[in-house]
Amino acid sequence: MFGLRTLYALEAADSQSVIHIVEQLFSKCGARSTGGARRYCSVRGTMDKTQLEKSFYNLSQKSDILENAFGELKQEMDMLQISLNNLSEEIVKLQGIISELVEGRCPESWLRFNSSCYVISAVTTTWNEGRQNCTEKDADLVIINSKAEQEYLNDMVKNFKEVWIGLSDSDNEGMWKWVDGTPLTESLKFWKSGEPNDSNGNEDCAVLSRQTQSSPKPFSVRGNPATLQTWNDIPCYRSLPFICERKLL
Ligand SMILES: [Ca+2]
Ligand SMILES: [Ca+2]
Ligand SMILES: [Ca+2]
Repeated sequence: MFGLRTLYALEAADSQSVIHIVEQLFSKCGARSTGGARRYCSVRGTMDKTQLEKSFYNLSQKSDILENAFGELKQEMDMLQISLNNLSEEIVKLQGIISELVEGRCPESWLRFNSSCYVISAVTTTWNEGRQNCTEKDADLVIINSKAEQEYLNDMVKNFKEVWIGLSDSDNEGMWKWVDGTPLTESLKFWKSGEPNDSNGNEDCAVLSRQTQSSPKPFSVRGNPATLQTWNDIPCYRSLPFICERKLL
C-alpha cells in the first residue's frame, strides 16, 4: 500500500487527489501498522490539510524546475550532437583536401588510378594524332606498367571495341616499345592469342580491345573470367579513340 505504486499515484495526481489519497492512508492507521505505514501514521495529527497542500505545492514547483532543466539539457545535447555531426563532415572534407595537397589530384573529368590520371578521348584519330593530342594535355598515350593497370584499363574501356595505347614497333619491326622509350617487358605482355601478327606487314601500333571470355571449360557453371589478354597490333592510320595517361597535378 505504501510502495512504489502509491508514490507513483501521488506524483500523477493533483493536490486535491493527493490529500484524498493521504487521508485514506491515515484512515487505515492502527496498532498493527508496520514499516512505511507506521512512518506515515506517526505524522498523522502533526500534518494538517494546509501543510499537505503547501508541501505538494513545493514539490510541484521543484518538479517543474527539474523538468525545465531537463528540457534545456536535452536541447543542448541535441545541438551538441548536430555540431558534432557537422564537425565530422568538415573533418572528412579536410582529409580529402590534405590528401590532394600531399599526393596531388587529377584534372577535372580525368579518372584516377593509383598515382596516374586517365582520360579516354571523345574523338577518333590515327595513333600519331592521338599521341599528339595527349601531349598537348601534359600527358601521353597510356603506358601499362602493371597487371593491375591492365585490369583497370580493361574495365575502363569495356564500352569501346578498340582504343589506342602507347605501344608501337614503328621504329624497329618486332621491337615493341612504349612511348617513353622503354622496351616492352616480357612479363608484362597482354597480347591476344596469335598477336602481334603484323598482318600484311603493316601493323605497328597497339590497341586495347574489348575483353572476351576465356575459352569455355566443360561443366563450368559460373562462367569464365574475362581474359586479360586484350592487345592487338593494327595499322597506325586507323581512326580510333585513345587513352591518355598523366601524373597527378
Ligand atoms: Ca602507366
Ligand atoms: Ca609491326
Ligand atoms: Ca594484329
